[in-house]
Amino acid sequence: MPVRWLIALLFLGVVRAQTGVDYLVVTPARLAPAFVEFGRWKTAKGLWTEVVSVESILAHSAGRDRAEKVRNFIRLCRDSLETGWVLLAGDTAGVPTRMVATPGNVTELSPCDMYFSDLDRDWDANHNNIFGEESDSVDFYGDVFVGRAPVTDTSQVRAVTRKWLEFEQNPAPEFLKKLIQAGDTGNMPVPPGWFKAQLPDSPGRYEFRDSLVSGFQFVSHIGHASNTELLVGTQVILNLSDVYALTNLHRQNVFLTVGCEAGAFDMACIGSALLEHANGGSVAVLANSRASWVGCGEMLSFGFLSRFFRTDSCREVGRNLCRTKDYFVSLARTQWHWRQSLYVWNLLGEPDLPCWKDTPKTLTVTHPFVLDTGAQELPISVESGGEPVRAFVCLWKGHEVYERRWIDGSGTIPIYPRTPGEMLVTVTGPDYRPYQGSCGIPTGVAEVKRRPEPLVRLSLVPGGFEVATSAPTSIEFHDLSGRKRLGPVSLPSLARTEIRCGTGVWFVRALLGSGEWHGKVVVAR
Ligand SMILES: [Ca+2]
Ligand SMILES: [Ca+2]
Repeated sequence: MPVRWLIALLFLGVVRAQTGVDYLVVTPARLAPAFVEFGRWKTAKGLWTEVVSVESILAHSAGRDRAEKVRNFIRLCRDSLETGWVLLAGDTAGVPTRMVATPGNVTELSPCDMYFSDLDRDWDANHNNIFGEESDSVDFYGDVFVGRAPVTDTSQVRAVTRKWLEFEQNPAPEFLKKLIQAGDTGNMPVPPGWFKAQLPDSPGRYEFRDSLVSGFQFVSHIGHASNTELLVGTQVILNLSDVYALTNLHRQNVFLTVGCEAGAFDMACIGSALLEHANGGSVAVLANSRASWVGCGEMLSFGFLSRFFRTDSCREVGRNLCRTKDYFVSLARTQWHWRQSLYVWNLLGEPDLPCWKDTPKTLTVTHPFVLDTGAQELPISVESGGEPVRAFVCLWKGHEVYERRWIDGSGTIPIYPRTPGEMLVTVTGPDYRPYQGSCGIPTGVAEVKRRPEPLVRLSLVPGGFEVATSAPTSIEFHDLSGRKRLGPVSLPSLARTEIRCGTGVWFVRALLGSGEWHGKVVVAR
């Protein structure tokens, strides 16, 4: 890793001990505070989230222009911090996009956020500063899941984040198992128990608007469009003023359209309006930023929905979009109209938003509500309707405790809270409303000496980091180049050892009896 990158990373304050940064929110500094609550939710459920300002990236990241600087930063985070999710939280003036070559049209370029998802090479292999040409060796396979919220002010941030949180945490149940199709949509099969509506061939504007207000989780539009109108045949079914009149506040949808320019997020467009409208509209919009190609767009839209219905591995809109495009990579590499169609179909929304396959059920979670400090195991059980549930548990207390894992009905999770305070307990599972609870760690409790399992914890201290162990351990640590910088050093049980190492990324290896433990720590100035 070049030194300048390391310095940039450290300067940005992306500092995480033990684990990396799962989810990046890239946003103008003036909007960053408005994303804090959203970031806290994502971290609480198990995706450690950092909100990073565009200004700091542009000031410290290398690249030939703004878009390349942001992409290089995302790539650095993917490589060194295992980042998998990116929300580009701003309009194109605030958070750059990449304008890519439009096949068959030498004068027009198309906004393309897929540039921030496929991180291989530089998308300009022939070095002419025109990106995404046939001769530019684009890989096309997505490496991180990306979405954009083209927000311009904090009121829009509040509107979209409130919509996302409600949809993920507590949606109205009655509208979820519903799909409405507008236009020549083919015969999309839906699972048993789902309701599928088809808009007539010659619908009126108000008919479609009323349908959206009544509530459908998925809306699929196949037809022409401009940035301000959607059509079926030659009939307008939705325009911008219709969007602003939507009142489906608690029945938000995931809106797919193949119409050209409906998702032109570098200008006023239907897609942005649906996402940002505070009293209704959509939680996610999949739409074209410029002209798409008849046939390709339909297959992408069909592929997205059928992948969601057929599999259990693509519930999140960003993951589904990425996998749907991956399926067509061989076509995109050889056929220009496929390349164009992949470039322009972008996600307006947050990539980790999970869609619902069934009516939400409630989790019953049992765990202690009061803990001592010290190394211990937290027993936890999860059931619904009296049956054990496989669920994802995340325990979070500042930088002291961050433990995440799937459990099958019940289990114990090793933790090492060192100070009094509150530890959040969040439990999620597909088609369950998340459980959000906590454990209190009162003041005045002596540190417990229970040692159920050897534990190693890394935490940051000024000028270095601290290694804490719950059992006799031998540790060593290495720098980025793999050079050993210390050790092996033997530590007794419950030892805390400060390592003064200076800024950098350090890899720690601990020998625990016959086992090994590996960790990573990023130390900033
Ligand atoms: Ca080029
Ligand atoms: Ca790739």
